[in-house]
Amino acid sequence: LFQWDYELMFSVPSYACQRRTTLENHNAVLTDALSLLAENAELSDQEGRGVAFRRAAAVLKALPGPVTGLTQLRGLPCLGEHSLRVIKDILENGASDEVESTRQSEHFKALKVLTGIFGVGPKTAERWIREGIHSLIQLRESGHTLNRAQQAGLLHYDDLNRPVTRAEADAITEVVVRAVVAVAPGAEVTLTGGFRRGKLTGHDVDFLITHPEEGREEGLMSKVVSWLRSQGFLLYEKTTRNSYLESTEGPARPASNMDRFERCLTIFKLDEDQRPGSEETKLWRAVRVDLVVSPISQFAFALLGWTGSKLFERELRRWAGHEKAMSLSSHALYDNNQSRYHRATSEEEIFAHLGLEFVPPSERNA
Ligand code: DCP
Ligand code: MG
Repeated sequence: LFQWDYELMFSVPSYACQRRTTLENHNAVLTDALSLLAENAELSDQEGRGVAFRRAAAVLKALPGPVTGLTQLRGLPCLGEHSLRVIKDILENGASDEVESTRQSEHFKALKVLTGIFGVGPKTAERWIREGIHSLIQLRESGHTLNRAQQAGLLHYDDLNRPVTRAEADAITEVVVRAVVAVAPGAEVTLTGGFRRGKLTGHDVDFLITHPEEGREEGLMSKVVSWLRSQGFLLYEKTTRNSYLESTEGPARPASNMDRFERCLTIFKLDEDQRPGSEETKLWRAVRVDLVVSPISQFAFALLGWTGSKLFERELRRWAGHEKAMSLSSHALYDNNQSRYHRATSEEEIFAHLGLEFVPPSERNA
């Protein structure tokens, strides 16, 4: 190799949680292609394939510059034969036939449309497609009984498939803070998910709520939700109780019936300024909002777990398990060698327990 080639060769560590991945992506054409194949695999119940494509895309996202030739990728982790073939096709021909035919396929398009309905997962979508349902119109005409979530999802389909902006996320944050202050002064609200990583748009807005006094978070969710409902902010809500309980004998033991860590999936009604020149008479939009309540003792784990990205989370857990014999969840970090939990009051401490350099949220965009 010439010196010139050496300089353009890249090197990245193999776990996404060992890398810093900002929103600046020098290889968007390649990562979009691989992400589309990942999405298709995930929608088709091929999780392993999906993860492989996600990992390959994440490696390219972490590169300091655009890939111009395959030789630059020599020695990089997570680039399997299939991903390399897709990259090669795009570098040589400007596009990959496999990606383009997937993008155009009726099956993929139908899966996207149907799973775009809040409350509809790939299994349900697949079942409907087998009955010949490929569109929202066909679904409405089919006479299928939809559950409450799906009804709301269909009703607000366009809004929920329009990206949420940072300004809208900020407006919703104000409302959630008002709700929390009204029902539990002293409780704290943190914006998590993609917006905490600095993303400019998102598919939803994620919040973590806690109280600095352990135990005072109990019952908080229902009060917050009642306040929001009474003020007319909710178009839909469903609370699920999480029965996590830390066991003294390791995480394998089943959780008891003690309810903590609640999650509420909601659809917010957000007032909107009329867009200039718009003929629309609707003065609000629907936005998906997730509320999660965590006791303060688990807050750092919940924050780390809800900040994402999804691949970054997956890689953290894989690192913990494979490299450190530890089990990481959004509740706790268990050390299988020492047979004990590691406490942490900050994300920094969790990274330290895992033997990882701290990666700030804005660099977890794997
Ligand atoms: N998460 C989780 N368990 C779930 C759902 C999500 O641990 N059942 C975590 C992983 C995600 C984070 O919460 O990284 C936020 O989930 P989102 O699906 O909202 O993903 P993002 O906020 O990263 O992306 P988007 O901008 O699409 O909302
Ligand atoms: Mg989100």
